[in-house]
Amino acid sequence: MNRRWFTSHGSAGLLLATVPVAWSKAETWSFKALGACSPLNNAEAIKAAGGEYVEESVRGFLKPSQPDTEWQKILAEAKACPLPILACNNFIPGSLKSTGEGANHEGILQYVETAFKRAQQVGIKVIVFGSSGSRRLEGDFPKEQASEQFVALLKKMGPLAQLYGVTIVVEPLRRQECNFINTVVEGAAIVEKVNHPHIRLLFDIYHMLQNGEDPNDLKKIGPLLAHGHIAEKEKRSAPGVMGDDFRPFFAALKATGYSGRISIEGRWENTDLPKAYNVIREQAREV
Ligand code: LER
Ligand code: MN
Repeated sequence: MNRRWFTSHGSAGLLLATVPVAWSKAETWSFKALGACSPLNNAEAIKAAGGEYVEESVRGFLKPSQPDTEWQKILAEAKACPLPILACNNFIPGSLKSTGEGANHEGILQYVETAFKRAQQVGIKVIVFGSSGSRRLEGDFPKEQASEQFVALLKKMGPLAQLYGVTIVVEPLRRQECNFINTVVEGAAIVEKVNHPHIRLLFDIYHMLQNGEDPNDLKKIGPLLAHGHIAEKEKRSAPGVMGDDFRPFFAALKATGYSGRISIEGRWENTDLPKAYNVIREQAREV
């Protein structure tokens, strides 16, 4: 600080001079943690690149349809993983329908209870309910009826998830992938109807970009958000490959007070990850 300026402004000047520094620190926003959707045998590379957790797969890792003997072997591998496994996607198979004439909620609830028990043993906090095969509408089955079925299923799933300490996040999917729950606003309406603290919402910025959703929609539904996915719009590449600007999404998340995690999900190589994490951290700092 300039000495002449200090002597003329005294201690009040000193106080004022320190305010902007404290203010800018308080304003810096970031995600709680950055991860990647990947098999756990890739955790070392994710960690070396600056990732903080792995998002595994319910069907490929927790394997609810496989017996406990099989699971015990997987659990031993998971305990040796150099990063925590905090989330899982790829939840319910298409053979277990959550909507339509062939909906099998009993079968789903049995399957998810095994998944939740195993998730708890690993320390998984979040399970992503995209599962387009399970929830997609067949023929001309009415959307309103499907919504009622889906809400009823989630109302039963919420207390089970709570019992095992996991949160289910409903994932809106781009229209090319699913014909039911495409936008974050549609997802929020479902989650609000369920009204259970362990049934929350996911934002996947790739799906939002593909759908042409307004990043500011995140501000309308912010308190429901509990997890995020990210990839670039055109080829679902990792941030930094094509140079997509995610700041409008990050600014909306910051405005809504989002304080959760985000996982890179899509088509990436390990060599893309160091730049991807830098890009996410830098763009988050800039909003
Ligand atoms: C799952 O999280 C997802 O985003 C889908 O597109 C399946 O890849
Ligand atoms: Mn996703």
